[in-house]
Amino acid sequence: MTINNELKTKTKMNHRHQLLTSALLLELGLSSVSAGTILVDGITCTFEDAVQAANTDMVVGGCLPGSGDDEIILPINANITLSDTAVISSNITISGNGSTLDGDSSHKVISIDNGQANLHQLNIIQGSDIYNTGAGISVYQGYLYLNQSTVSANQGGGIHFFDSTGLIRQSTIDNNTTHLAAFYSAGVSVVASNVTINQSTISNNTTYVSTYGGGGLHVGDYYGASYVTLINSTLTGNETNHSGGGLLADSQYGYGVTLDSAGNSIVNNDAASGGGLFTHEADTMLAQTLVSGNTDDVMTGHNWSAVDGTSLLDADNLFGHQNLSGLVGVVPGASDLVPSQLNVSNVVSTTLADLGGPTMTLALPPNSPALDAVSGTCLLSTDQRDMSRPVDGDFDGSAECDIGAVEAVIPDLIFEDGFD
Ligand SMILES: [Ca+2]
Ligand SMILES: [Ca+2]
Ligand SMILES: [Ca+2]
Repeated sequence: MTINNELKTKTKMNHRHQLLTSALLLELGLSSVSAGTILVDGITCTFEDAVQAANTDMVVGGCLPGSGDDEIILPINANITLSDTAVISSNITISGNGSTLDGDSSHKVISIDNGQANLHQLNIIQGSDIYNTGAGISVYQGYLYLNQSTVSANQGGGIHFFDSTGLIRQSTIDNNTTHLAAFYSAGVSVVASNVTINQSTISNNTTYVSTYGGGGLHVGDYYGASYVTLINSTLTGNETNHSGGGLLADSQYGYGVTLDSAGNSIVNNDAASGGGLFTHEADTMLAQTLVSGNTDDVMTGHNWSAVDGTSLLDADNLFGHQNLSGLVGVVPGASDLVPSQLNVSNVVSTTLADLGGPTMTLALPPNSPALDAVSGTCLLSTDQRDMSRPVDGDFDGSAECDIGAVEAVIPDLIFEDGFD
């Protein structure tokens, strides 16, 4: 690489790092001021009527009228089965209190249509959409902030963004599927949209009969460019019979697809090609990201298959195991690590576990090569569980960041045994 090119790359990387920082700051200012508060009790005021009352600022059923930006408060841990899709066409905050909205396997659960939704502590289950455009949550020319929530067991895609903006934070997108012969992903699809995914887990989504779409995450540019910033998150156990088991970033229509990744774990996903990632004509940056144990049918680019586009790496990533990166179309940089461990389980656990924090994550075993392996500046001050980075994980007296979504605190067994 010439000095000029290197400078350009570094400038671009610095710009990307600023993007990551501003994305993290963005979420701090997101809570909207509620002008009206509507209490759902399920008897006099149902959830469906509350959404209508907030949208129209009028009395609906037994619900008080909304007024401007409204907050809907759900009972604690209630199960609410919806007879039809809840359409949000205004600015609404829903405080879920652990309640579940159930689509009854017959329609989308939530559709944000030219509206803004801040959803907190809500479970979205059993939505259905034959077009795979967000059976759980569909966002059309709108805004979604999904916080400390789960989207699971929806058929026809967990979340779908179209011409929209979003932030998914401390949430789980798990065990969603697709309908036959439609496009898009079972987990999260981002089309002509700008979405940040932070401290979240996208797991066990199966895009199996889709004509086209990544297993966990699909970033596409039908109709317009897409930007996805993926930070401190885990993609695992996702599958597709197409390309990109963990994620597919595909600029198929020429508008452009940009993917920035820092501090993520992309592990144990499966596809026909590109088990972890498949990127096509995409502008991709991976930093301090762990990509290992993914599988595909050809087992060459099983961790990452890159076709055309621009790929920026050489930023303390970990690829593969057994001295095999599993990359095709892209080459690990000098600061990227291709570990020699014979088994993936000696690099990272392939089973999600509750390791603290609001989401399940993948543990780093003792002596994992990912421990304290970030040699450059650590980009993130916390991990997916919101625990501080860096922690000294290899007991050499110097705290360095781990590669991936989890900053491990490994007990010093020798010390505990009293032999240190
Ligand atoms: Ca309103
Ligand atoms: Ca560490
Ligand atoms: Ca250390």
